[in-house]
Amino acid sequence: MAARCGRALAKARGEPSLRHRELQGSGGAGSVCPDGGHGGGLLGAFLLGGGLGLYHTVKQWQQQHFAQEEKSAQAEGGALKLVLYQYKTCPFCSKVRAFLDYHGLPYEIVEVNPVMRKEIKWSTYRKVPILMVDEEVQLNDSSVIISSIKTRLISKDKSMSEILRCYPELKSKNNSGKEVVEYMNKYWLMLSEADSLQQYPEKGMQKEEMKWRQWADDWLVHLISPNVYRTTGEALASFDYIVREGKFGSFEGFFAKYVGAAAMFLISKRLKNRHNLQDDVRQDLYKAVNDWISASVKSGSSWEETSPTSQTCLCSASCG
Ligand SMILES: N[C@@H](CCC(=O)N[C@@H](CS)C(=O)NCC(=O)O)C(=O)O
Repeated sequence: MAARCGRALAKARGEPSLRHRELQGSGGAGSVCPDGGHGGGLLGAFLLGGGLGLYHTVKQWQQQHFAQEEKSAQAEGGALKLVLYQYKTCPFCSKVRAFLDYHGLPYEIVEVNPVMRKEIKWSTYRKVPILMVDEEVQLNDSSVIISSIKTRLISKDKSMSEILRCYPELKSKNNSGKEVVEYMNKYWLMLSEADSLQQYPEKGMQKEEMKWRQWADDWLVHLISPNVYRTTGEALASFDYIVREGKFGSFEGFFAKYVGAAAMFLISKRLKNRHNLQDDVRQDLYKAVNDWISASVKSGSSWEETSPTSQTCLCSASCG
């Protein structure tokens, strides 16, 4: 087990893999160019045409291959019994729902009352989302859920509990002495060299995916509160939506709507300062969306298609 996690993590630390070495080697061959003598134009056109044809064939093959993999992932994932404990309007829960929907995985939802949280009283982990797999393995934290389920879809021979051991819990105290829980490797899929090559055919793809997943949790998500509770009217409208969609008793709902909206309006101003947002918080949100879109356009659609994580959070932020 440790060896399996270790191999997957060696890649995270940037140790050269076979794939990287092969790619570095092929750079040499690419630098040998025709000298452009007589007949160079014809030869150049021939090579260009051939090159383009080859490029399109490989790209088409890659797309078909991804589509096939996706189908078999769905079939495999359908065998897992998944129960998601959530607050419907929580961005971390939305992220998990989008991931499961994207992969066509069926799941049952248990809406948790955010005041009493009776629905998760059996759990020592007191946040949502929680995903129960086959009624026996409990996955906490949206990123751990996504990484471990995705790992399971690719590495079908691994059991969920075996995979979960690759994401150990780390407990510590924050500045105000409150216990905080983090999970090691939570943005990393635990794949063998061969599976990794199939999933991330180009150098740097896995690191890029990890970078944007982390960005969604560490930056994008912090833009939501200052944007949706920006004015008292917007705070009230947001809480009206949260109460309508969530599981609240009628008194709880009324209380949550007015007290919650007032509290979050004030708290969002503190959050704005804590995260150094501009006075017009919309500008930070627009910039974040633009940054993400430019990066996905630049890198082509392949990793973006396989990683709906940031995309989902963007939707939560902009629609919330
Ligand atoms: N890092 C966690 C954060 C989860 C989180 O903070 N969830 C909030 C709801 S958005 C929560 O359950 N807070 C505790 C509470 O409501 O008492 C994740 O990615 O899942």
